[in-house]
Amino acid sequence: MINNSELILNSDGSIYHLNLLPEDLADTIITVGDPDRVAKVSKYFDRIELKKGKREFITHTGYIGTKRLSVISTGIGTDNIDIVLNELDALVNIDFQHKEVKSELTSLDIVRIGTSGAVQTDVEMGSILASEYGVGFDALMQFYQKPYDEIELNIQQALIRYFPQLSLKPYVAGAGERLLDRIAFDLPKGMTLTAPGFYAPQGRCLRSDNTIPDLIPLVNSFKHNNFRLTNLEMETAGIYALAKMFGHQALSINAILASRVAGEFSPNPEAVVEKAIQLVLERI
Ligand code: R1P
Repeated sequence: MINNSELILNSDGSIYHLNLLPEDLADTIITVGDPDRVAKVSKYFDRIELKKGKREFITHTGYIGTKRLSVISTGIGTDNIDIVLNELDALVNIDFQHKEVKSELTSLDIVRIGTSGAVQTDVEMGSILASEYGVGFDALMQFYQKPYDEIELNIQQALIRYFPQLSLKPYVAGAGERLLDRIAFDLPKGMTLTAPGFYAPQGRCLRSDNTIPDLIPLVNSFKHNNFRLTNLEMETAGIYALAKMFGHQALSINAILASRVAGEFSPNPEAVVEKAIQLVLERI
């Protein structure tokens, strides 16, 4: 039995942060960073069944045709992804009454629709890129073990050699193959660097003293076999790594709002995000 300080339930039986009951969640989930983006996705639902939330974690569950979907905001960063992925998994794979792991496990489909900056000149501002791999420069996976395949291990070793400045070991996790084939078959694909912050951890400097001032050119030049880093954001690697550990399928779809190599930001970011939302909803 899982004790009450590990599986924390609210007085109505919902899970602590997401504030959801098991029946509130669909097996197909869209995650977005910005709580305001939840309604921008659910406005395309034929019917909204429920709206719930707590803190930055807003959920709308509903239907497109006969397909039941939940869209959930995660807020920013892999520390939030830790909460969201654990609680999503608990909602389907833990029996809340007996506080025990179910004997039959459910695998969720989790699609991130997020914003991102490109670090390669051929990844254009305004384009939509699917993350084939996520690379985490954050600390989340210091605390979990996920299965590694050979490609992930080789990329990780190459990153460790290439970035001796980092005291934490970068981690690598691939997208869910089934979702990649279904949703991203014709999209440009890349390897997404998940940073533990927005400014210095993504090579930005307003007035800070950065330890890696040339982070963007370094990230731009990394190569391992056919793999290169294509874009920066703050959740993908955490979602991929925890999804893999729990046995869920995950895919990250990036609306490219900035070119970090050209030093430019999209004049119409909302339109790029809208394009990503429509693309995912047509294919999910
Ligand atoms: C930073 O502005 C945020 O935008 C990106 C980053 O991953 C980070 O969460 O994604 P979202 O637009 O989905 O939040």
